[in-house]
Amino acid sequence: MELTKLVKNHAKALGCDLVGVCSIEALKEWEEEGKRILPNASSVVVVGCRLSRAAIDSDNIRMAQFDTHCVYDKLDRILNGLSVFLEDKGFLAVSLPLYLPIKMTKETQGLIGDISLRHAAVEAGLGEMGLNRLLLTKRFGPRIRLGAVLTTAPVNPDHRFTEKLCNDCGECIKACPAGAITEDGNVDVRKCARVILKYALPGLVRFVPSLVGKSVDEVWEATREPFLWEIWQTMTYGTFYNCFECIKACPIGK
Ligand code: B12
Ligand code: SF4
Ligand code: SF4
Repeated sequence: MELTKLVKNHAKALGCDLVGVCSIEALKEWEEEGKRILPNASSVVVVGCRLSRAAIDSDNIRMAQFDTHCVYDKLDRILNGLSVFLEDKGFLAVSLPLYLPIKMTKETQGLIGDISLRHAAVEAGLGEMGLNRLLLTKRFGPRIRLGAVLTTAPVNPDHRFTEKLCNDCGECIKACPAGAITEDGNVDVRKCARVILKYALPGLVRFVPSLVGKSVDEVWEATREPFLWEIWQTMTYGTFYNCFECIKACPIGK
């Protein structure tokens, strides 16, 4: 069987819902980083795994957090399986991080990934970037998580996605508790981060100063705060996201 078909069939067999390919050149401003990560890389295999509609729609946020955790776990295994498959075929392949680890510098503040998976997904034909700045797909709307493998394998690229899926209804703008999404389709990522990462590093930074100058007994007393327990469970379990409203509000794929 032809290599492109073999790779896509394998990705599907590993459990992804969507798979597409783009060339390294199609990554445009991320091409240089792609070539730094893997010299002689020629293609990016982009995969998508659906989120549970019920979990996203639930009024209990822990359902969406847990489902996201499960989907990331699944994507970890799919990407690793694809990389091993490609290397067994004699090519080089590297899985890109789904969200962490991410480059930490003063300029980027952990807000820019090594390669933007949403842009790679558009180039690989998986969907369109909506007003909420998420990848919208025909079947699942924005209820999809992305992953990608960079490879030297000469896999044939798909066509860039050019259809219009977002209907500009503005539901994502109305739903965003941070007021982070604007009508021109921009997202103020710092406003968003303050909400979704409430119990991650920003939470810790807020909590630690409250302990300064306290006696041991007072510190013990302070550790009874649910805010600290939320930080503890966020950091130990990795359920970093504290908001899913721009996914939930979007009618596409429902
Ligand atoms: C850092 C990060 C964050 C940060 C910062 C967000 C950011 N910079 O976009 C924070 C913590 C705030 C965040 C929030 C969220 N995130 Co986030 N995040 C990432 C991460 C790790 C990197 C994003 C990145 O590098 N962006 C780079 C910048 C440059 O992209 P941009 O700002 O959108 O680019 C604009 C312009 O620069 C320009 N542009 C620049 N270069 C190019 C190139 C081309 C070819 C084109 C056409 C345009 C273009 O167009 C863009 C649109 O205007 C990605 C995983 C990954 N590696 O991609 C996940 C990721 C984007 N997050 C994801 C999700 C779901 C979320 C949240 C919903 C949180 C949640 N509950 O799950 C929110 C959504 C916020 C929103 N509406 O955008 C998913 C998105 C899935 C999807 N269906 O699209 C991803 C892909 C994770 C994954 N593995 O699935 N995230
Ligand atoms: S994740 Fe929440 S805070 Fe961030 S842009 Fe979406 S709706 Fe707004
Ligand atoms: S909620 Fe409406 S405006 Fe926002 S991305 Fe979805 S379709 Fe587009």
